[in-house]
Amino acid sequence: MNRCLANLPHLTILMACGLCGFPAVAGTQAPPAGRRPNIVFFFSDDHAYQAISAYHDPRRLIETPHIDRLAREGLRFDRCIVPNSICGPSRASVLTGKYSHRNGFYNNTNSRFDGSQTTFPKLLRATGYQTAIFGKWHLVTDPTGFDEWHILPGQGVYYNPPMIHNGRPVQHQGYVTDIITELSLQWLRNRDKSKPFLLMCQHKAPHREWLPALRHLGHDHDRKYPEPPTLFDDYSGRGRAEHDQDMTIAQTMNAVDLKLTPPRILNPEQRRAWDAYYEPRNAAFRASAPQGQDLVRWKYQRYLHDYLGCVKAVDESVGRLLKFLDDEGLAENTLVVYTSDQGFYLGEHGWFDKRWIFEESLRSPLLVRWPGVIKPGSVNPEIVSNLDFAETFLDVAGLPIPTEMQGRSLVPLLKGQTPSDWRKSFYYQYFEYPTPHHVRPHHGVVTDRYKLVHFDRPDLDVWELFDLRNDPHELRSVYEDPMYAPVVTELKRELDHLRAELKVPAEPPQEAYGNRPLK
Ligand code: SGN
Ligand code: CA
Repeated sequence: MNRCLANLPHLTILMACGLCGFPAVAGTQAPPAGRRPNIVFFFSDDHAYQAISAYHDPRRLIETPHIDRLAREGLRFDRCIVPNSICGPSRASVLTGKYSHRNGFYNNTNSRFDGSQTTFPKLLRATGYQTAIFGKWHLVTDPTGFDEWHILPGQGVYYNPPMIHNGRPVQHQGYVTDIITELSLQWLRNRDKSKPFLLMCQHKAPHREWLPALRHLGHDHDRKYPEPPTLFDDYSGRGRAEHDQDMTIAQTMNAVDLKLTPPRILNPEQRRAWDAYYEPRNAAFRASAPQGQDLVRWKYQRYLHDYLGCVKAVDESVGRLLKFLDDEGLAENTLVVYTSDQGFYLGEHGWFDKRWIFEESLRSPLLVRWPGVIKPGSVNPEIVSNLDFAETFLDVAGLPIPTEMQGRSLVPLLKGQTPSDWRKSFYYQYFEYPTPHHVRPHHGVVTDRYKLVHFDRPDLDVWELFDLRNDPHELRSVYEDPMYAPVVTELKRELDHLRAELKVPAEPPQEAYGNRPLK
């Protein structure tokens, strides 16, 4: 039934899908009079907004001049939040415009993407777009809806990665971010110039275990990174979920993460360059043998060097593709998006990884450039989501938006005209448990000021409420504070309302959590 949306030409979509029960509605855009805009979608993996200089991180961890160019020439969204802060589910939401409970992809453990679903690349392709995806896919089943796909199997590796090109295995040599960039450029060069295009350039970086390109080892000249104020969080003021997770820099980060053991995927020449950087520093570390908080501090510094080193190559990738668009005269008619599959902890609360409803994991970076439409240097504070991307891209192409999609086109916001009925609250739900990282399943509602969250499985029944205005680092649940009782009542009502509207089942299927049934 969904397939008819993807396969029929534009003009028959409304009628055909109206007939079979999946109607589409017109977007906010009239079909473009001239050439339909191209779309370049940069999607990195675990790239925290704290590690993009356009976000004015008070810690100023890194300069990202090329990514920043999108903010300077376009729009920076300051509250792009994800429905389920983990890789596969986030990718499934981007493609379908739906929550995990509607697209069936809940976790990275046992979910498989149903590629027969309606996705925005399929709809664009059916109406004449050339579509391609390069890099991380991570949805288990083969991509559908692309003229060309060249993906990493699973998480992929950083050096000399095996990849899969339209179903055939290929072995590459070199650094993964550069390879994905090169494949993207090659495809752009060889494309059919008579058609508009959708390019999804999906980096593996800066995912764990954070292996930078050899040219970026020492990129920071051994600078000392400022520590987040919550590096030594003891989780007091919050419940059991926050206490017994397994994602701390102190306990969970291992020797491979910390480059105390070299990666096995390097060839001998790569290994020499690797050792030349890490060995003397590791020797100094072993000699000084820091303990306790000093050891955590050392780990944090090593983590930031490696993570930010990965970001350098991603930023260069953006620079190379933007230059290509400039050189080819394509920049004017191309929508460029930079985002990541979720946020990430860079030591806040003592953590790395993501998954939580809390701000650093909930929020993705989102920068959009669309010359002639977006006023350069704009900033938008509204709650937007990667659930909105599919609808936005269809709208940009002048296509109708299937009503089954659960987000909303961002085109009016890109034009600087936020609709008065734009969302004021957002539903969040995380499932995967217990591995990896032992983050308890939870769901909740997010507004500009509050977060109400319920940890409900397998052995918890804990509500927490955070007031971001008074507690921006989310250190103290005020759920039990009588002063907040009216807020709790109101947010519980809103949570029920959102769950009904989004058709959230009372009980998720057991497999939503992973392989172990939860009670
Ligand atoms: C791997 C990582 C985890 C990470 C998940 C999911 N461990 O399991 O730290 O949370 O991927 O990441 S590792 O030792 O293999 O690096 S996600 O980006 O795919 O959601
Ligand atoms: Ca990710």
